[in-house]
Amino acid sequence: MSTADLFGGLLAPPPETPVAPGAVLLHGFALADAPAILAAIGAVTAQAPFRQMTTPGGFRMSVAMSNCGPLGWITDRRGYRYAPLDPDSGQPWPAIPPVLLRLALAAAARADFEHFIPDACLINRYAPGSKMALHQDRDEHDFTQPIVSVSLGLPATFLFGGLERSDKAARVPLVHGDVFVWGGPARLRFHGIAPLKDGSHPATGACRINLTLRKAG
Ligand code: MD3
Ligand code: FE
Repeated sequence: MSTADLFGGLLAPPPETPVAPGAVLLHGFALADAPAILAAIGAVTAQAPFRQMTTPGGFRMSVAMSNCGPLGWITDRRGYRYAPLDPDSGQPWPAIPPVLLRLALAAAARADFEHFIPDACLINRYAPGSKMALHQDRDEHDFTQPIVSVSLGLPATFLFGGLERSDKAARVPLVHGDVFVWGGPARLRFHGIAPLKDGSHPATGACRINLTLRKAG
């Protein structure tokens, strides 16, 4: 069978897909590092446990979150923001694990962002049924900086909208090991995650972990 047949039959997806201007999907880019990243995230979340935060409107998020890095994203009745201390412990967030930082810089460079210096990593844990409604990421200061996202564990359907909330969202499957780089004209597009389907993954069990590395401050 030729390489063309493999691709035509979708047996081997291309390693890199430009999903939209500024949005590059690096298929399997985190696969080799996934065990080390998951072990390091386990150590982070032993210090800063996953918690379901409250939105300013008073709703409990279905996604459980933690952070690592100098800044962490939080939400409560007072609003969305980045904070240097974990509000649950009063302690600084744990450092970004070196294996994760290296991966994020390599992914950003592949998408032509050579000077990405993330200072925040939001850790999202989705159980079956958890979802994230369409939103924009606008709590960071510098929208010229990309966001690098790493998907681990159960697959998910990423909802990729436009610059207006009402724009129709495309559905993009994300699987274990995928790395997505969002920059340029994609940086302020609405996006979300459809309710996670039931299942079990050898690397994570019955959940999906998403890591988003950001330059927030
Ligand atoms: C597109 N997380 O934490 S990651 C988030 O899978 C978030 O947990 C989702 O949206 C998740 O804010 C999606 C992919 C992602 C992250 C940031 C983006 C896509 C983005 C910023 C702009 C455009
Ligand atoms: Fe987001």
